[in-house]
Amino acid sequence: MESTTSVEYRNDMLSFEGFRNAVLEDYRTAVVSREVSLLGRREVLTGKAKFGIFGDGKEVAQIAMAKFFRQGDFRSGYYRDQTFMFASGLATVEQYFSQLYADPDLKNDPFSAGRQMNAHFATRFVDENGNWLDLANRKNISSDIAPTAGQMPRALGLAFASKCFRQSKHKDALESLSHNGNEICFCTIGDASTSEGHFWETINAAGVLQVPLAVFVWDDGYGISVPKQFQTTKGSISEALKGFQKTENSNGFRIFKVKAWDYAGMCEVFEEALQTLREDHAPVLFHVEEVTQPQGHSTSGSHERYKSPERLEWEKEWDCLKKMREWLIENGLAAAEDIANIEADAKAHVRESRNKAWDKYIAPIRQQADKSAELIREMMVNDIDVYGQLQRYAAELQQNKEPLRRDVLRTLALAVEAAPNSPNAGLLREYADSLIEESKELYNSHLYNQGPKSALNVEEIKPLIPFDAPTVNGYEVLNKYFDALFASNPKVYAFGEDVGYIGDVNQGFAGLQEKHGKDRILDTGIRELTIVGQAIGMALRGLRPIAEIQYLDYLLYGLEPLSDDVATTHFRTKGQQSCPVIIRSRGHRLEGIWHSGSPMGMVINALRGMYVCVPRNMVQAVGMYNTLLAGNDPAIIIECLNGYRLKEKMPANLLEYTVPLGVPEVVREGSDITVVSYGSILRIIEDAAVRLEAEGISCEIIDVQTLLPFDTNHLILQSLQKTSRIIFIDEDVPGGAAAYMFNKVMEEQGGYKWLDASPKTITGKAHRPGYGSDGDYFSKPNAEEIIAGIRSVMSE
Ligand SMILES: Cc1ncc(C[n+]2csc(CCOP(=O)(O)OP(=O)(O)O)c2C)c(N)n1
Repeated sequence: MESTTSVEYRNDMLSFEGFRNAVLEDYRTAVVSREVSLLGRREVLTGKAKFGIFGDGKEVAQIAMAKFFRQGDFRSGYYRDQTFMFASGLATVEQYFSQLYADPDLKNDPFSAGRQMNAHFATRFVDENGNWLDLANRKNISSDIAPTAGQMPRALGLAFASKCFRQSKHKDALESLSHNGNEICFCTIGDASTSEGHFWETINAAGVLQVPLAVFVWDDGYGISVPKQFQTTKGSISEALKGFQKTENSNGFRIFKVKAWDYAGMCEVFEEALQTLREDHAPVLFHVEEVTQPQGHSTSGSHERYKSPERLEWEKEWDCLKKMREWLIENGLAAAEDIANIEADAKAHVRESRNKAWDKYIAPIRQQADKSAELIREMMVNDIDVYGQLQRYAAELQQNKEPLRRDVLRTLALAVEAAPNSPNAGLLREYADSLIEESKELYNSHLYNQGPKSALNVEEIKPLIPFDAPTVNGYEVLNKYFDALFASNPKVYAFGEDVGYIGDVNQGFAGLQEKHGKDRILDTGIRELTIVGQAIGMALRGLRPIAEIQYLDYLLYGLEPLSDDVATTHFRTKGQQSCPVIIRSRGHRLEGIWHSGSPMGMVINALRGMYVCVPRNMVQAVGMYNTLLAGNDPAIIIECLNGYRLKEKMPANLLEYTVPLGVPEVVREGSDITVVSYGSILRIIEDAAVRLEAEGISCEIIDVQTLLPFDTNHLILQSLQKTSRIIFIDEDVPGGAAAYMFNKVMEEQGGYKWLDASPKTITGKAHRPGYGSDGDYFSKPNAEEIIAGIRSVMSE
């Protein structure tokens, strides 16, 4: 196995002088970081920034940790890690302040282009065209999110990917992404956040999977104000985790306790433990105790409210910077004067960087304010009062020391409202419009891939169904497709509950684990949250995971990381990271409260930033998998739970054909009424349509195919223009996805203009269906109800 000792670290330590310089440089970084926290807080309290959360108290531990963070490694952490970022060379003080000010210029805030609160870091994973960078040769930061413990499921996936790379039979094809899976995922978390289920599910899964995950728990004793006695069994995460401890003959975690002020001790423990982790992939957890928080939790309040005077005194005494200073002096590594010089130098550096960040942030807004003031002053008006008012608007805008873009737009609007008939009011309107246009790129762009890797660019290729194509069960179409897919694309992995050995509960992967390997198609524990996390980490590292949520009803367990993490990745990094997870699930009609779900309103509203595919059969589903795999956008495909044994014709071009996203299909032509729907219920609508035909009512049935995006070319409108009547049908609750489709067609497509009768929705009941076929019949739209609904529209 390749030697993985930290060469930089070792070389530094060779001579006393080298060692001393390295240690003093570390102290300097720690002091810089502390100054950033102090000054950052002041920037918020004086109103230049909105909110601040800082890493004071965790400096020394993070410096020790950063020494062993190598090219190819990943971090999945949280908002306390500024020192780690500075020490790893992945953030500058100036960039830190740019983010604090919410500077929307990616050049200034390279982590989030002002989209995230301060200390939410990221590095670039994909280039402008969506191609993966050589992550194996970079230090990688997966973009932070605010929900506590939200980094845990992703961390599992980032570490799990190393295992995939190490076991892969296609290492050559994956070389730029990994060096034999030697990469560690560093994961940081606050002690109170370990109370979340996310933490425990991740720890258990990592212990089972044996992946190179290093968890650092920063134990400062509190979660905001709530002490750890109320958070953690036995008041200690390492004590509580004892049953997870790896023994010689078991899997599990190696668990270490270190002290946050003990620079030398931490360096020693981290080095050895991380070296072993790289080699044997048995996860480790460092319980970093005795962490202080000199400024309290955040700018939202002061910690004097909940910490006792004794605790506050203890925190001062055990402040890691103070302890490191004492250690430097005791060991003859620095004199008081050296330390004073370092501190003065650090202070100056932070101030200078802060000023640069502010100047860069404010310059374009000032320019807008000046130009607006000029336009306002030049407005021609007859009324002297209005004239005076306009001059005041212009002056106030220019005198504002910290103007925001919204102040500029508001002032422009007020000026136009004051003098709407001024001959040059149009110039102000035009300028305001141009600023609004510019703001779209700054504040509203990159929810999805916009460049060549957008899944929306994938052209339609129709399935080839030869005249003698065999008629097979739906699951056999998927099975044959997945077989071909795994043979052709080494980046694709599939996993979930019962996916491996038996090939999923409906046989989509039957026999494929045996053929393509246990490393490619695998079983997981019952843990939807971390199944999603596993997929997130793999996707971020350039693999193409298909993660299965066994039934759509259980998506709720995995919805949080999909909504908070996957769906926001592209947006919150302004396109620097893509997370092309494919979630495979099955839903709609079956039996019982938890096997009949179609909560599509919930799905589409929680998952903006993902695509939502609702194929009516397995042939369509395959086309959607192909489309998604050709792009970089994340998506969920919801197969019809009752469709696996329905008969379909086997296409001849399984790996080639695509179903374009956002393009509905007319599945039955008609002239009297447009019926818009998707998924399993289309078959019931078809039955209703046949019966209505006998009465002389001709239904045009449209399968929307994807809810996100929705009918991008307004094909439904074309049908409505022909029929003048429309009905939207689905199995969701009232006001769910049918209401969404209604809104899209009526408001966005302007469908209301073409109506001869009131538009209508038919949905499931507000409650979930009772068990059994009659439970289904009386809870989901049935053919009789649909027929009655269509008749009522026709008789208006
Ligand atoms: C899911 C969720 N719940 C609540 C919060 C609000 N919140 C932010 S930080 C925090 C305390 C976290 O404490 P700890 O994990 O010990 O980390 P520390 O801030 O002390 O480093 C809370 C409750 C949140 N961000 N996310």
